[in-house]
Amino acid sequence: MGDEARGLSEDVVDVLVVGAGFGGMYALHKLRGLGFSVRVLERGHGVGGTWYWNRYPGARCDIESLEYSYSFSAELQQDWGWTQRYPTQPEMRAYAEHVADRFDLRPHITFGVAVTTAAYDEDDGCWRVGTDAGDLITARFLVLATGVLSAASVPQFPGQERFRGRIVHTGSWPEDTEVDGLRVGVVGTGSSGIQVVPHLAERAGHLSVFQRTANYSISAANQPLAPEYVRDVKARYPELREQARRSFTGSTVPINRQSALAVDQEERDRRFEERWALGGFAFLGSFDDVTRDPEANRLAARFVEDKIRAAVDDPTTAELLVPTGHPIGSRRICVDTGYHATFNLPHVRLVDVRRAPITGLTEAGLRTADGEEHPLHLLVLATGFDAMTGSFVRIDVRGRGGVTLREKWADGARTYLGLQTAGFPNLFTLTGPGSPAVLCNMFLALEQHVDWVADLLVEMRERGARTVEPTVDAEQDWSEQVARAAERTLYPQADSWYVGANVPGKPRVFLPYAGGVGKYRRICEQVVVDGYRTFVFDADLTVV
Ligand code: N01
Repeated sequence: MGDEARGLSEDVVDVLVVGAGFGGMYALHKLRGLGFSVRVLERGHGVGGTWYWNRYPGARCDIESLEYSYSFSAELQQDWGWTQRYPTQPEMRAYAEHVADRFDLRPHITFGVAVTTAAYDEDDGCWRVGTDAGDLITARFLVLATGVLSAASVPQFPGQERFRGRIVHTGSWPEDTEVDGLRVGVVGTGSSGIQVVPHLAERAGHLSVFQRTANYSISAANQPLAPEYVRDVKARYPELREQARRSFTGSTVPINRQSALAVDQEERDRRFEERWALGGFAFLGSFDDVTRDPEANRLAARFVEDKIRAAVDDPTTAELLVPTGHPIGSRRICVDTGYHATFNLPHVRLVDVRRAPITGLTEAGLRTADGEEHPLHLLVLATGFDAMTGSFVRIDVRGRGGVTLREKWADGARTYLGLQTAGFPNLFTLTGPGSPAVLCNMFLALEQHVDWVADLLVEMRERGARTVEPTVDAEQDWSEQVARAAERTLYPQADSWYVGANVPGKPRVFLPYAGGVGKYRRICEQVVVDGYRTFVFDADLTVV
């Protein structure tokens, strides 16, 4: 039977998981293995989450494939063969499909169904979950594996309804999108824009890139994986995975522990050049203080700015592409292949919409405040996501007293460890706000969260507990720790999705935990060692 035809076979389960991305799939596998009944609801028509939806040309992971993959199965990580240093979206999707088949996950996933409501029933301590297909499912535990960069942020331009061309968002790219020979516009120059632009330039008749904020981007230095390198990593996988779990950034690439200010310029440039040649995120680890000390940061930024000037022929365009006004790394660093050089092509134009903002769409194209009309057949919105909270609050989630998650987080998301929020018993937000997930490798973060939730559910089964939620004090304390960790970095200095600045009206709160992946893991482990004292179980409630 096809996935579409397969209805919800059970309407009462132990655990309902929302989302069949890599977090949801692992949650399903792990919790079923522990004897829980589990159902997954997925709004897409296939597995992979982010890697299912983000199919824009050039979509590619910017963390290395040998790290950006599951570690829970030694056999899987030995058997699967990555082809390139940075996997393409089709390769990520093929991996997701392989995992779904290998662990026989599909029978437990319902595709093409979006969860719209979830209400906690205080009488029986269960969640009643509703979908856009009219299903109603009762679950003891609700695991939102909905992704942190999956609720698209889609600007509405005046006159949009009149535009005769097509509008697509990179985060839900339709497979039938035509590009060849067309006049194409891209709004947005974050990771998605920077990846899609060189690929659109290869096929479009004319390409206009509408840039509001220039971003720092590091060359990927992508390459096919050498067999001997793969063999070496696979031979040392257990050790390397553990090293990543205990590291600051979730990666095995070490940070150079020297200060950028402690060496002379020649040595500094040598180090920067070395890291630049390595490619990708490793550049930020050129020196220990690049992400913390303004002066060290400026030196790293200047090095990258010179690389931009060297790549772009027209000095005016080059200056526009040089980021200003934020420290390097304070907005998520981009990783590119040939982005800046794309602007040397005669049919590619950079349009400064900081100077002359977009005023709206016309029948034929996009208009800017200087009165210019840019004729377009296709408008690509690489405008990002309502990050870290959007995918959770777009579901009407109601906890104790009918309070919605949106209401509770109106002044900024508050969680305990990014995993649970007080007043919403038995609800888990995988890689939620307050966790370090988006600052590291998402697989590592997802596996840790799923394992941690699984341990808690087993603990509850052993205790005979019906519900669990964090104490208000623990949540308050954790929110303060998240804020303090951010204050020790340069992150809060930038307007970015890390602080919700990209979504009009979103409260400015630094959302991820910036204290390091290894430290976060130790904190989570200590909670268990201490007997979950920072949580309230329903057995405790009856005593009170
Ligand atoms: O989104 P973004 P993204 N008018 O928010 C612009 C991950 N990711 O999809 O900065 C004009 O970074 C906006 O301008 P400004 C990764 O974590 C990973 O690119 O607000 N411009 C900005 O330039 C990444 O950080 C991978 O001034 C408007 C852009 O749109 C995260 O996803 C690949 C506008 C949005 O940039 C998000 O990246 C892709 C408007 N009205 C994404 N509205 C890989 O692994 C928005 N913008 C490779």
